Amino acid sequence: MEKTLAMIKPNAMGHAEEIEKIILKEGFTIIQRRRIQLSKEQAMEFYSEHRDKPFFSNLINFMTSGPVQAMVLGKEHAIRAWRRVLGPTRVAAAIKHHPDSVRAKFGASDTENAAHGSDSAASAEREVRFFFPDVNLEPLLTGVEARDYMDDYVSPTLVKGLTQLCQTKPADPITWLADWLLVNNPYKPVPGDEK
Ligand code: 3AN
Repeated sequence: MEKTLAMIKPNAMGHAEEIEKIILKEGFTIIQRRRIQLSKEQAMEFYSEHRDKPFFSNLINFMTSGPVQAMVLGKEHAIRAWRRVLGPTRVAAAIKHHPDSVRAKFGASDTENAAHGSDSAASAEREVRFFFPDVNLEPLLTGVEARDYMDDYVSPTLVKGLTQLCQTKPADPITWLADWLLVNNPYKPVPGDEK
């Protein structure tokens, strides 16, 4: 599963729920979501590749005119897929050639074009990190690989913990299990072994 950054721009924030519905209907997983008011510095950093373009200062004013919603989307070929759902940069072209796209539906002009999507693997990595520095960008394991990983590293410990949990029946089972895992984690650092 590939990850990409989607951003709802200030002019489309009133349609955020509708855009999220489109995203889910198109088969993406919304892995992270964050609403943020960008500062001028942040907007200039995010769009630094357009620093010399004639529309740059308009773009920065617009992007700081209200909150935006950044999302990490996951799907096979997510970068390409989200760009397709988004539609062309120019709203007139979006309306003419891709009337069902997000930009055709919610875009107001070439600058106020409703939403953003990373355009390559390199920019997806940079842009996801920009908004979500803690997101794990490693590809997710699926199928047999995921099962083997769970069988080897997680299930043996979890089955032991869950069995004891059922025997104990604590009032707050989640906290009990969390505490049990802290004590019984086979991968916990050995005291004196920290670097
Ligand atoms: P995209 O967002 O489709 O990848 P870019 O990266 O070329 O397009 O442009 C970044 C943003 O700059 C666009 N989303 C849009 O808000 C603004 N922009 C791009 N081209 C123009 C233009 N010709 N006139 C005004 N604003 C533009």
